[in-house]
Amino acid sequence: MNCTDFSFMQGFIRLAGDGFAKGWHERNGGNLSYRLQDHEVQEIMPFLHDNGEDKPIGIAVPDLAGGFFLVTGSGKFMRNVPLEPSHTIAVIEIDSEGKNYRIRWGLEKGGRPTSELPTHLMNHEIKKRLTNGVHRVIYHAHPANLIAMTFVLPLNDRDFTRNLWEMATECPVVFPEGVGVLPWMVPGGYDIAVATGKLMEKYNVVVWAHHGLFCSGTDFDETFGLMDTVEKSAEIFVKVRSMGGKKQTITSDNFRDLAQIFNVALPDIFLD
Ligand code: 2HA
Ligand code: ZN
Repeated sequence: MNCTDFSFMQGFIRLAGDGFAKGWHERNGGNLSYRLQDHEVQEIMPFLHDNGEDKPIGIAVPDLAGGFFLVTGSGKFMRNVPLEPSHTIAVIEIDSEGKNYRIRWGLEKGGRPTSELPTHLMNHEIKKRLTNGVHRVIYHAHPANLIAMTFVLPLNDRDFTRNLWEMATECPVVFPEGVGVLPWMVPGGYDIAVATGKLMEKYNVVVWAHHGLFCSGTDFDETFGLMDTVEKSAEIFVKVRSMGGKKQTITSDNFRDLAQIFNVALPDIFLD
């Protein structure tokens, strides 16, 4: 048995390959992280080493102290994850204060976790609290149509939520809470982590203008599916704009009918 044979490893690796196939991960674009369950930590224990050093995360995540995460490596290509998982991804352990991490498996030819580790861990900490531990996956990608939208729409939650909802009937059911939008910010650091975290308190989808998208979910299927749904809707938006814009659309009353039948709460601020 290999460390990569465990089902959570397989799910992670499959998502990386699927994301690349979708065209969301040019070069080293995008990153992925997964918060391991206790029984998964026990299962992989025989495969872990303890010769890594403690390195600062750059933020404090005390509620994740002692936790284990599977993460993509900084500068590694999603395209290569299915071919060389032990060189492109890593299992890290968070220290007892939630300030440092240590590599326990993977990145065998060297490297460090994703440059977006502060945002990933801050989002994990928030979602762990808000979902009672149900959310375990944080996924960042660079889907082209969604990024294109950030050059033409006002950069606010309402314009993005409403337009994405209108472009595909399933959207308000898949992300009824809407999407959050951040203006352009320097990636990889503390400020963008805090700003993303604030929006993750309300949403499972956060748009980074002129850059990409962050999604949070319970498992790989759901989180990949969320990214896919948002980007599909963005693609329809781009096509509709390219054909001269909307001539008709799904109305606020249509959304209210949908919400009732599908038993989802759509915030009033996103309806007329
Ligand atoms: O991993 O996508 O945001 C490269 C990035 C940084
Ligand atoms: Zn990015």
